[in-house]
Amino acid sequence: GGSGRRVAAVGAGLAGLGAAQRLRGHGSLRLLEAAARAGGRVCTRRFVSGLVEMGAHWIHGPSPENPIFCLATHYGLLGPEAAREENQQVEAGGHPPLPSVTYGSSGRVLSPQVVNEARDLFNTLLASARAFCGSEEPPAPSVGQYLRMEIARRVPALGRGEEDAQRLQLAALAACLKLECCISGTHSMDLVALEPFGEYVSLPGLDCTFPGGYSGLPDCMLSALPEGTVLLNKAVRTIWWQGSFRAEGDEARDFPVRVECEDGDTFLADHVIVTVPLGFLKERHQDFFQPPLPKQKAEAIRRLGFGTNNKIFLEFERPFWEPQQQLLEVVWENESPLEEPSANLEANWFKKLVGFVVLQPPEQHGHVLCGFIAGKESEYMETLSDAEVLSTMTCVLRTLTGNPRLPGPRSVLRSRWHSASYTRGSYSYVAVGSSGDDIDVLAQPLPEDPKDPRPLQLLFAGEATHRTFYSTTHGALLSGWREAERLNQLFEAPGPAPQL
Ligand code: 6YU
Repeated sequence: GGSGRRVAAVGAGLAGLGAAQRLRGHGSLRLLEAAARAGGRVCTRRFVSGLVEMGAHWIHGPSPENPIFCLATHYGLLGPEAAREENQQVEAGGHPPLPSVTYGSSGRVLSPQVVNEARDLFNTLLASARAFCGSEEPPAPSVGQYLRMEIARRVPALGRGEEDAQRLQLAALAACLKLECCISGTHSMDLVALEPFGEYVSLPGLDCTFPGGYSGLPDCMLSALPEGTVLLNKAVRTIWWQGSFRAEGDEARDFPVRVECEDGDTFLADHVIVTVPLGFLKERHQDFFQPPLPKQKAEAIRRLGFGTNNKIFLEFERPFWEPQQQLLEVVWENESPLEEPSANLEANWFKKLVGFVVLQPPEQHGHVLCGFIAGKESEYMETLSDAEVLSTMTCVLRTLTGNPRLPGPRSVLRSRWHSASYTRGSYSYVAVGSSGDDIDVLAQPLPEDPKDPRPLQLLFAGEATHRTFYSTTHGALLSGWREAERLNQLFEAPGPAPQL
């Protein structure tokens, strides 16, 4: 059996917490977390009078197949709406359609028909992009190139051939592309591989939120673990594996793995479950693992995509939007998906912002908008001060509403996922030049040789290791469960007892 086996896990996000929850029959488990809190990219904060999500926002596809939904229900963290059976069956492929208004950069509200026409076309093209899964010869390397190719073919028919209407359709399509960048967590859809795009699986159910904050979930998971399992403020510097390490004062046993922390603490282990984000691995894997990872693994880390998606929360004294509006969208009327976007980040970063969700209900939140922005523009935004973001947002909103005296927001709060040293971005995507196989390679435990006398020294979990649910909280949780189960099977396998 596995009693006496020492296990360490790195990272107390949903993958790490999930692994800790499911691991059985080990001698001891330590979950080492760099931050001062658990939850990782699930991060609820106070802002004004309510709660805001700096990271994960929705349960994507809340239905019985979704383990995040099940766990949240079990802990009583969801509202009555999400629990309704009908809600779980809707095949929405994402968000419930919210009552919305679209502002154009000429300072007018755009007609819903115009916007819907562009959105319907975009969604049709996106659905067809997903259908190239498994195709030998996809028509383009990237989702972006494919979409632009299809849009270009349809230009003559756009806006029924009328020039102004056509231009507006193209501008609205450019806005759709930016939204897609936020969803995929990438700078440009030109970076997202076309063939594997359809491998991502959407679960049924209308996306829902946590009334008491998403962080309630990792908090509950943490409380259910034995006291002392999770060590916070414990950043791991290096994982030494394929070694022979002995504890001082206990020469009887040696361990293949030694986990060395930034503060000098070390932990000896038989197995380590690594759940650090792909962004961290991209930057640090060469010295994080000693010896370095095998070439195939290092290549998968390099090839897979990891981009940035940030949120900008703005609080207003009074709403400038109508009370029923829940989504404020933005269209820059002179843009087109067929033209290169501006590379001048300083002058144009704010044009990447796709729009704002109105936080509900205002009695709880105050008048707060949540803006979404992805890519290099989002990374640039992280380098600005709050005052700079606030003044730029004021200018943008004055332009969009056509009201040069519109009072600016009173306060601002932003996520900065690219600057976060233990994350380095938002979430993963399958980039041009990689495929779903790279995700599986990333998830493969080490050493590679299945007959190695000291198997499963390094195990890999985290959202980026889930082939069909990458970029989600349920993907992260399932990957943690998967690696715990791998160890459980080793511990429970019949055979010679491990030498103690
Ligand atoms: C979801 C959503 N959502 C918005 C934004 C972000 C993400 N996601 P963690 O990072 O949590 O844990 C690792 C820990 O390791 C961490 O605590 C570190 O501090 C620690 N660590 C690192 N290095 C260390 C070291 N050296 N030593 C010790 N500790 C160390 N997901 O389901 N719904 O609405 C959103 C969103 C702004 C940033 C999201 C959402 C993604 C999830 O947040 C994320 O996957 C998991 O929380 C990750 O958990 P983890 O444990 O793996 O890592 C076709 C196609 C399309 C594909 N995409 C479509 C789906 C759309 C995805 N949507 C996202 C949208 C939003 C708004």
